[in-house]
Amino acid sequence: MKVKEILPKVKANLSKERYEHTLRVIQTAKELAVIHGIDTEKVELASALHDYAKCKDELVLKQYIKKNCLDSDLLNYHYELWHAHVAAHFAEYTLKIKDKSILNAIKYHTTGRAGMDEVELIVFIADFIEPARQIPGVDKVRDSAKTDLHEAALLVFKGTIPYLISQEKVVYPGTVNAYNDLIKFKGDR
Ligand code: DGI
Ligand code: FE
Ligand code: FE
Repeated sequence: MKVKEILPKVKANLSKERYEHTLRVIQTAKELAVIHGIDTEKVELASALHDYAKCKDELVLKQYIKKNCLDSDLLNYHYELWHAHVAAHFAEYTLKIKDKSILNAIKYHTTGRAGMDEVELIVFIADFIEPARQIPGVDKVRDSAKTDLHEAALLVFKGTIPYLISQEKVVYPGTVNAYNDLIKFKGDR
């Protein structure tokens, strides 16, 4: 399945703003894929679908997770995390995408996970640094992403985890696992 075939479906499911964000993530991710020599088609497809379920309301997402037997532990965490898993399931079972890197890049684009591959890292980072993002520290991540995807992802977590803590939000264990994994990876280099 090609990005061009998927975009109309994505557009039909998203608000104008969210679709425009998706287009910027595709472009940013494509640029990173070229720099790092990663398959641009995989990265574009995952980026196109990453927020596919973002505009569905909380109840619809909850019902989808229950009906399709997705990880029910997710429901113990903030609903903002659910859209990524729903989109990955849709990509696999409705669009019949088989590639594990693409599916994982969609599924873990919000939280990350331990052992992310380059396609996953690129989508995760592109979502954070796309040109309209004005998150504190984003320029440092933009610079870092040009040379070192693992370091750039680590910088994202060094921003988001303390932010979540400052807001007294629950930090999803998978987010902490992803951070720990990047720290171990750095120590091993
Ligand atoms: O869908 P986007 O807005 O493009 O971006 P996203 O999918 O990365 O983030 C969705 C939201 O999830 C964002 O407001 C930050 C939040 N988030 C990420 N990790 C965690 C989290 N929220 C909680 N409560 N816990 C987390 O570990
Ligand atoms: Fe998202
Ligand atoms: Fe996004």
